[in-house]
Amino acid sequence: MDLDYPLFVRVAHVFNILFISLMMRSGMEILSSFPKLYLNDHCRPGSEWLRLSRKKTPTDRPWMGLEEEVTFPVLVSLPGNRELGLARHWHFAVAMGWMLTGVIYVALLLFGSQWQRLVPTSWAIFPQAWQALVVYMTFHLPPDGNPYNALQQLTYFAVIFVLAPIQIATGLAMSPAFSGRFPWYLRFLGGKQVARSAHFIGLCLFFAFLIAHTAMVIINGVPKEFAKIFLGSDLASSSLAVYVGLTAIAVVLLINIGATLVTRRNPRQLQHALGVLVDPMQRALSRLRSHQHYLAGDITPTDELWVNGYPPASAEYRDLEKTAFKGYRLEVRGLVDRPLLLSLDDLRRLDRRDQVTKHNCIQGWTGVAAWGGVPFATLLKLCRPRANARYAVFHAFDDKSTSGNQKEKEIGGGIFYEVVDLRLLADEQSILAYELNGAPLPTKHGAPLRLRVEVQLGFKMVKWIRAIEFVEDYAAFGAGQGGWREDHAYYSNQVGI
Ligand SMILES: Nc1nc2c(c(=O)[nH]1)N[C@H]1C(S)=C(S)[C@@H](COP(=O)(O)O)O[C@H]1N2
Ligand SMILES: [Mo]
Repeated sequence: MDLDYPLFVRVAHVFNILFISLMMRSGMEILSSFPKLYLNDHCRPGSEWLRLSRKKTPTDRPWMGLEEEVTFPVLVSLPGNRELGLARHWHFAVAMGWMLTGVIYVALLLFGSQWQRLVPTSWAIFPQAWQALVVYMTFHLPPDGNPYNALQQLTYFAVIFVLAPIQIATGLAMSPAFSGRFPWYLRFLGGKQVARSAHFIGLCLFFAFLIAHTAMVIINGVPKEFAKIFLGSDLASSSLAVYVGLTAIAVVLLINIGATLVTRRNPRQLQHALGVLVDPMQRALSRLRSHQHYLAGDITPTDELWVNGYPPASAEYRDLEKTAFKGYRLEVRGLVDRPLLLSLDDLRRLDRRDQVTKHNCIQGWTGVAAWGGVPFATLLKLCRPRANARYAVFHAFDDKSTSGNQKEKEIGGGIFYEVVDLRLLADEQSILAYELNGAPLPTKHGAPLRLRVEVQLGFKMVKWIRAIEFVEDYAAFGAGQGGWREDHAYYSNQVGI
């Protein structure tokens, strides 16, 4: 067998180092927004199996998901300053590049003869790998294989053909659009939190591999190993190999530093630039229709559901709340043939839909609840949007300048709103909910009315809805990005994953 390493293997290897470093760092920043891991999809308080923060949940005041956020050191997180939205842009854009590289690499591997160096063809590999491990444990090196020893071959095979696919499969499971359309997939994997935990364990295994792999290169001798890794053969010039290798490593480091700086200095431009790559994938996923029908036994008790967003602080809202929302009127306006003003009783008299669905916050926490309310399609029939209406703007009662947590006040303040594409609202599981788990919607979950659009992440599901405005374009609202969290936290306005 040809022992040299063809160019595609060497190039894929360098891209892999770059992509994995960016994915690990952005992934850690995503984790830092909710640094707790669970095995149950209720994310029942106190039931986490891993907690990477020292925060204690206070008992004397309300507490929400966003307050769990911590800062990880920039060395291990991209961009390193609590920017979940931007970290997600990086993570998904790079994941696409990484998967593309992987597909090309595996295709070239399988169609050529190179697969022979990786794919074990005999069960004898297991005892041989064990023998190699025993030798390593006595701080000796087993004899060179052809080209790998059995343990090496088995490890590489497992990383490429087991670990990498597991990361992709568990990553996909975290998409509300995908798991909303194919709930069996999530059930098969054991739930979103099991998938999220496995995704993190996968990261740890990748990291362990990286450390061991690098250590082996050093132990075996950098010049000889670099000659193979970067020039394709240990017969190549080792001084040239060290030069090329160090240059490649420097480029990977510089790209990481550059990515960090650019993201911190030009967050809006970065949101848009990476959005060009990521948004089409998000849009494609969002086109799926939600088919969730969880059972009564899956429901998270109301008092154990996580919360994001504190109730409106205005006197107007407080007064409405005191009178059980007797004076509440939902305003439907904009590009419609029939503007509407609907009381809660009016809404209750319309068609009703009940559904048990999983809520997926962008931070990673979940909960399952029974929602009852008006199908959005019913509202569409009543108000009759004009042909040019493309989006619905949901205006809320809460003003982040007064009701927001400290960070929300700092990053923007202002009335909360979100824009949702009418195509998503045509989904039969898109509803205006006035009931949660069989009771009127509690204040903290959005009384009197909140949106459920089950193929998106949680922040799109506006609570405390005051008005729904049909528009052709959303550039004129807020900072023009399609919602309060898009404007102020650089989230994408396409959130199927
Ligand atoms: N008006 C309003 N709606 C909102 C928010 C908010 O801050 N204000 N937060 C969003 C976020 S980030 C999430 S995850 C969900 C949380 O819903 P819950 O508090 O009922 O669990 O509400 C969404 N709707
Ligand atoms: Mo959220």
